[in-house]
Formats: sequence, C-alpha cells, structure tokens
Amino acid sequence: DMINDTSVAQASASIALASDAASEAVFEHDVVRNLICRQARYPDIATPQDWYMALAYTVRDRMLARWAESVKNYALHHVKVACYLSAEFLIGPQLGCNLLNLGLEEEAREAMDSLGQDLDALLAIEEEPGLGNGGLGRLAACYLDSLASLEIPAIGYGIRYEFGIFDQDIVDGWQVERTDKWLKMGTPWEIIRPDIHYYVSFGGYTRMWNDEQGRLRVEWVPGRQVKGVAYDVPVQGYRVNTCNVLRLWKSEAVESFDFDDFNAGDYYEAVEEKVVSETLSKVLYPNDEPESGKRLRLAQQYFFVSCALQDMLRLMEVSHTPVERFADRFAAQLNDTHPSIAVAELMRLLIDERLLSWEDAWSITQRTFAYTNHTLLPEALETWSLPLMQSMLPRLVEIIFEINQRFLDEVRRALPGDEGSVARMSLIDEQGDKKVRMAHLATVGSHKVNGVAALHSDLLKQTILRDFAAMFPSRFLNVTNGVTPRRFIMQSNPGLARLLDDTLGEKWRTDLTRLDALADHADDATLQEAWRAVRRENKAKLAARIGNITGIAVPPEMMFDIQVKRIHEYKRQHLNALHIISLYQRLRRDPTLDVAPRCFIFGGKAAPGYDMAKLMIRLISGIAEVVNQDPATRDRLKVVFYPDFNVKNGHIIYPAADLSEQISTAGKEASGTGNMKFMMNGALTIGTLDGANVEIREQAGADNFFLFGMTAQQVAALQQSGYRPGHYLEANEALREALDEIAQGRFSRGDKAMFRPLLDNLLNADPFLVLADFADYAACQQRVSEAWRDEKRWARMSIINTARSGAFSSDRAIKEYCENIWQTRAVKIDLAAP
Ligand code: C3B
Repeated sequence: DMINDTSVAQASASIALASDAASEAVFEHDVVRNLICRQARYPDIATPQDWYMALAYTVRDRMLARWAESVKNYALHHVKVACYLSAEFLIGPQLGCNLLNLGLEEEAREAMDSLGQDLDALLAIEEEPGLGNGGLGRLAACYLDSLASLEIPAIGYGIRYEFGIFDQDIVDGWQVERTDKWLKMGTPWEIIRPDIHYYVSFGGYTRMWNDEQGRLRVEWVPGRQVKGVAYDVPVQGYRVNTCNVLRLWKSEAVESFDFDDFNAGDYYEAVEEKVVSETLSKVLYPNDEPESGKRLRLAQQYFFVSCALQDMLRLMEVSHTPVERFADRFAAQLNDTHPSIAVAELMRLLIDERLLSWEDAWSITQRTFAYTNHTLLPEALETWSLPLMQSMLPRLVEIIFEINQRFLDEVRRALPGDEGSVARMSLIDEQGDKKVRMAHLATVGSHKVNGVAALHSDLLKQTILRDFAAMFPSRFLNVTNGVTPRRFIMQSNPGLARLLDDTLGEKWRTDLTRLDALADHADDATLQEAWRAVRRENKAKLAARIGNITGIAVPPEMMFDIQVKRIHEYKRQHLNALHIISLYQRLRRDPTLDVAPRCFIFGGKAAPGYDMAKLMIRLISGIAEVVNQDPATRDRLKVVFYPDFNVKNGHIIYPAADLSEQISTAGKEASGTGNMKFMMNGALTIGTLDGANVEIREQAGADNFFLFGMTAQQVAALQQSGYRPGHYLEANEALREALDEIAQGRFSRGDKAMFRPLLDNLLNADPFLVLADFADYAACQQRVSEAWRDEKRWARMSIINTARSGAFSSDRAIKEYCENIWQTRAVKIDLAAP
C-alpha cells in the first residue's frame, strides 16, 4: 500500500528531482560528499580511483531515484515485463554510458574540472565487467540498453561471475591468459540485495507421496542446496526516466555453519561445503571448447534460471496476481540454449510447488518462453549427458521425459509411422551415450523461435530445426540483431555524433533511421571534408594507442583494415593473414607496385583450449614481426595484433576503421554484430554473404559493399560433392607461395614445425574453405585498394554506409521482439510529483 501513498510518492519524486537539479554546483557538492562519505577520503589525498568511485556513486544516485520510480510504476500498473535470460551480459564500462544516457556528461566534466580532475582520465580507470564471451553476451547488453531507452519494463537475469572472460596478453606472439579480477577495486554499479535470495537444489532423489487432499505429488529430496543472492545493476534508458535492472545471481552457501555444536571435523566439512557452493558463480566458461564433463556449467545454468523463475513468481505474489496469469505478466526470452533448462524448471515450480495441473502448467510455460538460436555450428549445440543430468537434477529429468513423451505422441499423431522423425525430434539423443538436446527442449517449450539474421533464420529452418519448422511453421521467425547507437556512436565516436547533429539535427539520436537523410549529402564537399576530419582524428587516436601498447608506429593516413572478433577458424582470420602474406610478397617483388598503404589490425581472444585459434594469433604476430620492420614495405604495410580486445577497446577501434573484415565462411556466422558497429561508424565492409552481411549489403547498396566468396548454398554443395583444397592450391601460385613461406619458418623465426598443424589442416581438410575463397578474396581486396585511391568516392561510400545503418539499431530489433514475440508495451515513467 505504500506505493499508493501520495505523500510517499511525492517525497520520492522530489528526491529524484532534487538529486537531478541541473546544477554543476550541486553535482560537484555530491561528488565531494561521496568522496568523504563513501571513500572516506578528503580531496587532497584522494587517488584517481577514489575520484572515480565518488563520481560513479554520484551518477548512480541519480539513477536509483529513477529506478525506484520505474519499479513502483511496473508494480502499480501490472504491466507485462520482458525477462531476458542469458548466461552472459557483456555490459562494458558503465560510467560513460550512464552519463550519456542521463545527459550529465557536460555537467560532470565541468564539475570534475573544477575539482582538478580530468573526466576522461577517470573514465579510463574503469575496469569492465567481462561477463560474456563475445557477440552473444554483448547483444544481451545492447538489448537491455534499448529496452530501457524505449521505456519497456524489463529485467535481465544472469550470473554474477567473480571472474569474467580472461584478460589477454600477447607474449612472444602467443596468447597468454590472465584471470580477470574485475572486482578487485570493488564496483560501484551493483546493489546487493541480501533479502532477495532463493534456494536451488542439486542431486538427491525424488519420491512420490499423497498429500492431504489425496493428490499424488512428487518430492525432490536434494543432496544439497545452494543459495542465490541478487546483485542488481541499474540500466538507465537514454534521456528517459526508465531505469530497468540487470539482476545477477551470486551463489552462496545455504547456512553459515552452526557454531553451537560442531566438532573439528564438522567444522572443516562445513567450510568445504561453503567453498563448493560459492564456486558456482565463480567463473565464466569461455566458449568454443568441448562441453564434455563440464558439470559446473550445467549447475551454473540451472542455478541462475531457477533463481530467475523463483524471483518472477515472487513478483507475482508481491503484486497479488494469481499464478495462472504468469504468462500475461512475463515474457521470458531464452538467449540461446544456455538457459533452456528453464522450460523444465518452470514446469517443476508450477506443478510441484504451486500444484497446477500438467496441462495448465504447460500452457503457461509455452506462452511464457521464446527461444533465440545463435549458432548452427554442430559443436556449439548444447547437449547434456543424461546420466550427468540425472545425478544433478533428478526431478528435472523426470519432467523432461514427460515433456518428451507427450511431445512425441503429438509427433506420432501428426506423422503416423514416421519413426525417423520421432527419433530426430526427440528431446533425447539415443545414439550412443544418451544426451538431452537442449535446442529441442527450448523449441518445444517455446511459442516462438527466432534466428538472428534473415539468412540464419532460413538456414535454421532448413537444417537443425527442420522437422520442427515443418510441424510448427508459425512458431519460427527472424529477428535480425542490432547494436546500441548510444554506446557505439554517441559515446565512442563523439566527433561523428556532433557532425551528425550539425548535419541532420538531433532526431537521429532517438530514431536511427533518420540517418538515412545523410545519403542526400553524400557528395557534398563540405560534409565530406568534415567527415574526413572526424575520421582522421579517430584514426590518430587509435594509432597513438597502438603505439603505446605495441610500440608499432602506424601512420594514420594508411587505410585501417580491421578484423576484431573472437578468433575462430570459421571467422577465417587466417584467410586475412594469407592475403597479407601474398600482398607482402608482391610488394617485395615490385617496390614500385602502386597499392594503397594499409595497416591491418587484428584483435580478439581465442578460447584457452582452442589450439588452432591460438596458432592463428601466433601467425598474425609472426607476420607483424616480419612485415613491420622490413624496409622494403614498412611504409606501405603494417600489421598489428591489438591485445585484449574487449568492449572498452572496441570504443576506440570501431570509429577508426576504414575497412571492416567480415569474411566468415558463408552459412557459419549467424549474424555478427561487429559488422553493424563498423558500418554505423562509416567503415566499408569487405565480406561474404553470411549472417547480417547480407542485409548490410542490401541496405548499403551493392556498390557500397565489397562482396566476395561462395554463397552458403555453394559452400554446402562443394562440401557435399567432396571438397579438395589441393585443387585450389594447384590453381593459385600466390597461395602456394604464401603457404610455402609459412612452412619455411619465415614467420616463426625459422621454426618450420610451429605452423605445421595449421598448414596440414588447410591442405588436407580446410573445413572452412579458406583456400577455395582465397582467389576471390584477394581480387576483392584489389578492388578495395583501387576504391581507396579515389578519396571522394571513398568518402561518399563511407557516408552512405552510416546513412543506411539505421536498420541495425538494437531499438529496431527490440521493437520487433516486443511486437512479434513478447507483446510488451512502453510505460512512461514520470518523475514529476502527482
Ligand atoms: C554469436 C554468433 O556467433 C554471432 O554471429 C551473433 O552475432 C551473436 O552470437 C549474437 O547473436 N554467438 C556467440 O557469441 N556465442 C555463442 N555461443 C553462439 C553464437
């Protein structure tokens, strides 16, 4: 009832507004107060970290007032809330983006200035929470930003990993992993909610019993329980009052042990129990590694999903809504299969704990969930060994069996006598060791299933979910990914943002499709000059940073040709590398060769257990070592491996790119999102018809996109008919020479064995058709060089790319999720007192 009390409402609104008073003096005063009251430091001895914390708390205070107001509104109006369930949220540094979204940047800059502090230096101190591997985790973060900015009630649910994705060092050209201690200085961006906690069961057994009403019930007698505690991160919308929450679960031991009656033995056992429980949310798993035996990973998935669903059920209770209305109050999106055990867990909670019938529970479950698939790569499709799951989650396996039985009955009714379909669609893979197919569980338990780019959604229906698409055609749809223009234009490319304001007015800031009008000015000489000036400055900044980190001097006039993303064979960084080697050979052979001076920049992490990817990093480093100091080429060719690519480094890299490398084997990259970040910032793309590249090319126009390579269909056909990499080698001398130079130890300080595994793989199997696409790629790169020579043409193409990037805003994507999947609507949060 407190939320209906007008005096309370007035008080809270006035707190919100007061802390908001757009006065630099108030802001400055608040920073100093936080410095003293939170850091216990006077200004004269405060460290930069103290100042950073004081500033961050000052910003946070302004968000918390909005957050409280948002939560109050959601509860009051019984609105439907979008819940994004994801094992990863790669949110990046928070201070800059919160300042931007609150519109406080100038105020903060001036306040810090008069306190003798440089805002940019403080922003640089922030350690980013690396709670994700790459695209999938970053997408989740962009979606939270858009949800808040579009004023849509939403909660992100995930795991508060103590150690996120490892930090990458490059030592002697090799990747070396360092543990990510993002919490070592504390983080000002989380609110701990000890009162919001749930218990999650593991192991044990189940038994049946009859309750007082004579109903047959199942009880899960767990072997142990873990407690999940909520850690909330506020998510501020852009220039609106909506502030949503990212709720991350940290695992804890259930009871701190009882001091009254323990003996020494029990004591240590109790401590051990505590250690084991706290291990659950300890570390993020790097992807691209075999899942086998990763018990802890399954435990993590179940842990956060169970906490999230229990939390949603609690919110129903708090707002006095009967559980039958669950699907009217929540839409839950499964970000890949990582949270897909949620389908069985919601069934368990509804049946075992809320006593709903199977039919009612199933109807709620299917209407609540929707599933996004992010990959077709067979090695990334999650399956869990049935015995493992049975020992860890016995009750959930029973429920999965029941779901499966009912589902397969349905299949048999639809396709009588077709046992092939039944075996293919079963939730259990019965070939060899039995496994639970998580993509099937997610598909069966959801009312909508989507891929992340048009091509990917089509392939999904034709390949891994083919039988399901045939049976439930209306369940499938596409939602092409998007990225947030707040972080990836306004925050990281302020020069471009100002130029866009000057050219178009400010409407593009809340409606990115307005960038379209820029195309009308693509040939305008004044705009082109200003455009180039912005780009020059961004490139100079990146060049300076590269100089500091790697010692490599990069002239900013060179074309910056950039490939940053996780290192993977399917993304084909080695195709890029082979082209560099052949270019290097041509330049050496013919010093007068007229090619555009280029700096090739790479960045990205390899999974610690993925040897081939690590070897690719070593190859790139080896090429850099040779090329950068060769007097014959050093003015025309530079190669850089930028270490530790993460969100923060992305801020400086994307705006400095002339050329964006999106060269995956067609059919393998589900969407890509880096491709969109580059495009928004005015880079041209060289790419295959893969993932969202297809749509990027459609938007930009074929003339403004460098296309090469086989199509997904051609790739599939070639692999069907028996691909022979040797065939392409025989036909291409440059390719032979490039591979030969690697084999001779030229890029490994004479070591002829180092790159053997990589060469053998390319020559004998080449699973991602690097050799087959090489010639076309090299020819396309030649066209890039020619286009670069014509400054005006290049500027025109660059402007058009930015102009046509509006479709790749995550705002567009989120609107599609809301309309086509979630059925959620915006709720305006008004801070003025009622
Ligand atoms: C990635 C895909 O590889 C990208 O093509 C896609 O753009 C993003 O997801 C977002 O949809 N992905 C990932 O980062 N991790 C996975 N386990 C699977 C897909």
